[in-house]
Amino acid sequence: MGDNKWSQLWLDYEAKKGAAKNAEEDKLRIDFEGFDPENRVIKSAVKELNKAFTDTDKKIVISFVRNDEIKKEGYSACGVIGGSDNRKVDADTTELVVSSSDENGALYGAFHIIRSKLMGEDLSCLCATKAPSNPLRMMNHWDNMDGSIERGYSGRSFFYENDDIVINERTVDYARLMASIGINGVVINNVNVKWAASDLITTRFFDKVKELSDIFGDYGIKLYLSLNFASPIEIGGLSICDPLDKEVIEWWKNKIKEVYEHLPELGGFLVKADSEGRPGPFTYGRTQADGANMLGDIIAPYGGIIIWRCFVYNCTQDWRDTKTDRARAGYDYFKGLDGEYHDNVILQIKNGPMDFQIREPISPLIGGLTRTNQMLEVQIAQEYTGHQIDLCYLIPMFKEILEFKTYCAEENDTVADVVSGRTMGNSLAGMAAVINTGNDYNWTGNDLAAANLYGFGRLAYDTDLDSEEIAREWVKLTFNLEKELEDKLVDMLLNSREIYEKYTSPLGIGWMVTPGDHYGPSVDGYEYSRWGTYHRADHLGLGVDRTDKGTGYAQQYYPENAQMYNDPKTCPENLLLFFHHIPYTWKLKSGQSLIQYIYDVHFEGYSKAQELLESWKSFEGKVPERTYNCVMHRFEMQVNNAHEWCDQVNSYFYRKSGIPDEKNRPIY
Ligand code: GCV
Repeated sequence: MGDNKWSQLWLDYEAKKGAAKNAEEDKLRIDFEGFDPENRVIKSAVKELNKAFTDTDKKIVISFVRNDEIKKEGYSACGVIGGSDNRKVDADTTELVVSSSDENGALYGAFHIIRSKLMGEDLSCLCATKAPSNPLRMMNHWDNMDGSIERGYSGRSFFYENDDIVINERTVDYARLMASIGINGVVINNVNVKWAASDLITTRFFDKVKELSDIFGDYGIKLYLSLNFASPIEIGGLSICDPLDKEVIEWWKNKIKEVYEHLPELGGFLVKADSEGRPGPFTYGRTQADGANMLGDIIAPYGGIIIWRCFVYNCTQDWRDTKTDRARAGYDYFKGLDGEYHDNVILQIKNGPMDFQIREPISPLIGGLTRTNQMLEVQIAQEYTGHQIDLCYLIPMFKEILEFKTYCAEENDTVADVVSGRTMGNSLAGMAAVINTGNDYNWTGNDLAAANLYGFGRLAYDTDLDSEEIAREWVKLTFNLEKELEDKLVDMLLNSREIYEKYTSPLGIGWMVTPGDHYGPSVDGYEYSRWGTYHRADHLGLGVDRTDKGTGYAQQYYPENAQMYNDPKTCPENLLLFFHHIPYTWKLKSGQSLIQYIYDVHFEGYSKAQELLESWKSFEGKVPERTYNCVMHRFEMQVNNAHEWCDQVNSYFYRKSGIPDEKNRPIY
């Protein structure tokens, strides 16, 4: 770590140096068979290995071997004891052979070796064969060009300052970190494209975007831009942006030609249209497919793709209207157009039908679409899950999402199957995360939130990894802890999502957050607003009736799931209030009444948050002081937050229901 201005996170070779600290460069030899050592990605792999292996006391040869049988971006990384004769490796040397069919695979193989080394594994025994589960593994930045970050909890943007692009060593470190976890696409600007960001596709910024694109390209990452659908008006001087208008289409043709002249490696565009005030095809009576296909057709000759977000809903709803259900919106708007989207268009779908709550059902659109490229969007920026103040390790949530059986096909019908392209045999598919980084020293505000950054990449590359395995890897790579503390930290991470859920908004009800900011409780904060996020509590009960007798949302699933959700007896209890309006006296499977559960779970969540803080005390002196203090400060805030949630939610429901707590704890 030394005097660095930012942490190296899980690539901190200095902090992981073993006993033999004298760098002897000739102890590491790198050979190539079928790969050009001058290739930019191969050069990055070599540079990284040289950095990581400066402390080795053994003779090591790493051979990159091209093998066309290995899947795209996959690799095998194996130790050959005693070295192989055909590559002239001495018997006292450890040889590691990285085989892959392309440069990205070679780079990921190199990072696999580095990971194994940093975790103290015996490299001569290494034998791993991997191929990415998802073709597209992307990070979405919601960074604005003034340096602010929408829903950012880790400082300011490291990409922008004062309406300009910043490029420095941190940019390179960012690319290294992303490549090390298998990320191959990055969208560098907020989906809400406003002000200077609309100019990212103009000569004002082409040179710097190209520089960024080159840095990413060295690490096998494609750069993407979020696009302003109203560009023809805002930067083109036209009066409309109707996707079927000839003049508009001509304008886009010229614009995209110009863009690709300057940014030949651009991956394509991400578009948020007709959502939360953003412009889109609806203004002109056109469909989402009309908008996406128009751009898709124009970008196709350049090999680009259009990633079109499905987060489209009415955000000017009247709370008195109980039939309009925001949860239905994605499916209602997009399902009817299934099959109409062109081949280079992908629909990007948030994991739940609402908006990144601590627990939501899976969006019925995923797998509901059977003839459309689709990818999953999750959020590791902790907008509704504690702002990177509260500990909330999200990988268990993502695993649940991926494992959900949609019933969209006879086999290969889980979300993981659909978004990987396995269900439909399509190659434009994958996973994207709204990223949790900023320019804080530790990148993620809370040092422990880096587990989500690391975990998302690892999971997107290999959806078979389990949450604990990922947590353990991250802990081992980040800290130097004895086994007991390592286990303790892994446990803290694994339990953290449920703890957060307990003291906030359990049973799938969600929301009840402070409007706008979304941290801390405000039970009725959104109840009488236009945003469509209601809990519908009255003196008898709570929850939203989304059954066939209510909004009908449950019927958007395939019959197996629709039936399960429609009946409160078969609906998974942790989603009960998402689908049903339930009386406070309703008996849960545990025998507790709903109201007693609300009281108990909030007290329990608060007390578990206190336990997390207590547990962290045992890490004093065992992790760097900066980390210890940063995390301790956040646990203190988390405990206050949990206290506030517990008291406000319990008092609110006591006052509404008039039913006292069986255990007579203080409720206000
Ligand atoms: C980028 C939620 C967030 C917004 C975000 C939006 C989206 O509504 O609160 O900040 O805007 O989702 O995903 O587009």
